[in-house]
Amino acid sequence: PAARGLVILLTGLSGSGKSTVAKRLAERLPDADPRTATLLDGDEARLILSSGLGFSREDREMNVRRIGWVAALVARHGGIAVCAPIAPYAGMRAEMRQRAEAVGGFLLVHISTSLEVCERRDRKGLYARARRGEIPNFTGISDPYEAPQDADVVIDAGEVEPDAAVDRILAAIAARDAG
Ligand code: GGZ
Repeated sequence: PAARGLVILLTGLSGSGKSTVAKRLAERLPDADPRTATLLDGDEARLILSSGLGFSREDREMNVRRIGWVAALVARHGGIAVCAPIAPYAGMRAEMRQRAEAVGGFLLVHISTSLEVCERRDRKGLYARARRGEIPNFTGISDPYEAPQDADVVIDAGEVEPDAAVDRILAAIAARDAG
């Protein structure tokens, strides 16, 4: 039988390195796996799929639900969907897992880069703005991030280079297919 589809969710704080790892993973998957790879980045999803949504709990839930729905469609057709929204709530991740497992598989990757490191880097200046109160409900500052207890892979991108992170995710995929 053909390999089943797979949804990979990279969850973590803003600036944790999720997008970089997700992008690199999607670039390298074609050489590592016969299934087609589709990248559904958080930022990009918000431009079209979730345009108009904000960052209240309800809007984040809707955003992640939409991404999870598209990802499950990709998996249903035998592909691999790589998604990288913050996805701060355990409940929304569980829902995504359930939807994905119904049509293929699910791999939860926690990009666990600490708030301290994300804020020190502050590549987009968002943490400074959030600290000044200019961005309300900012994850890690004034809004929750529920660290996953059920991650299949945990990677601190403050310590691990993107390609080494991808190596670990590819190994987890291979181990799952073997097992
Ligand atoms: C968190 C925010 C916020 C608030 C804007 N909280 O580092 P970025 O800029 O490029 O990625 C963040 C992105 C988060 O959107 P997601 O769709 O991934 O979030 S969720 O899964 O919770 O729906 C950040 C930017 O949007 N951003 N305001 N208040 N991040």
